[in-house]
Amino acid sequence: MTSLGSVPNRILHLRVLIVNTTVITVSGMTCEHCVNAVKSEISALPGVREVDVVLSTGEVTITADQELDMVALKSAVAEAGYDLAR
Ligand SMILES: [Cu+2]
Repeated sequence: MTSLGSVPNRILHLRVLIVNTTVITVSGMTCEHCVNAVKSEISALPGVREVDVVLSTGEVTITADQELDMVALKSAVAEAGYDLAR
């Protein structure tokens, strides 16, 4: 006879932190001001924990604890005044 009571506590208490990393390329950034504008808009999206920008390549790495809405992400980048390269 199986009941919930037979499930080991360590399983019931396990909390899995789901972290998604998304890498995008943003075109048009030329200085730290651009980087900060992009960072600030993307950081405002739901679930975003960290935004890393490499100015020389336009590569933006976003770490989030939920799946990113790519449409919202694109709008956030546009809101900052830049474009997704792809
Ligand atoms: Cu700039």
